[in-house]
Amino acid sequence: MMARRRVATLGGLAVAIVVLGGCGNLGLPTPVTQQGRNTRQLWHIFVVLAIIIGAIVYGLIIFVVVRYRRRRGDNAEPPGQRQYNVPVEIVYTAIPLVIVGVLLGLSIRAENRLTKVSAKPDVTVEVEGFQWQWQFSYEGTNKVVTGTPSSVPVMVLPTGQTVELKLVSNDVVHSFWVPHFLEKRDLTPGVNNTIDVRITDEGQWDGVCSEFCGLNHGQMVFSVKAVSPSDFQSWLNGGSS
Ligand SMILES: [Cu+2]
Repeated sequence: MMARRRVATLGGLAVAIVVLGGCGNLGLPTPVTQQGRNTRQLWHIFVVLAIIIGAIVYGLIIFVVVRYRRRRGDNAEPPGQRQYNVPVEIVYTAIPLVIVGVLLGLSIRAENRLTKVSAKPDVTVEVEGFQWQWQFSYEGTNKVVTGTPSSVPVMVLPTGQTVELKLVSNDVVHSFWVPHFLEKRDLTPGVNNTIDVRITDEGQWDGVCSEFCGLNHGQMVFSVKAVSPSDFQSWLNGGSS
């Protein structure tokens, strides 16, 4: 009875963690891109599965410890031992293999969705990281935003459009990271890394270089500002954002 109650308590705790964990994001920043939503979905599956498996494992441990604890009158003989139990061994090998296989498949699917780039993006921005700032050049226009130690560069982007970000570096490895995009990609000299983002909400979010790139790495901060496509066009044409 007691063991059952404990299992119920653990189950309740697991549900509480799911409900309270970061208001539906389970600890992640709220994704603001379509691509980031895939990452959140994968994270949800991992966390919920981990909680369920944890509850089962701890529940069984507690059940066994309580149910089969030594009682008065038990003799001191150890319980019967057996060297093999083939059915049990097959089950406890197969179940983890299935779980890992499913998670691997879901991870590959999420990664493919995240890394997919459109052949016809609406906007293309070359994002150059250099020691120690960022430069955003809007392809097909002469708009260039360059950060300085005293002014944080702002990358203005339209919502609801496919934006291609070409991530380049000519000195050392940097890494483009906007936590609310729920993805991170390196800028590696000699490598053309490209990601697509389709921003769903208007707003402004911080980004940083997340690869230690030298003395003033900590100054490599920037900001992404998402505005409506018409505001974006007027900003591109020289208006303020
Ligand atoms: Cu850097």
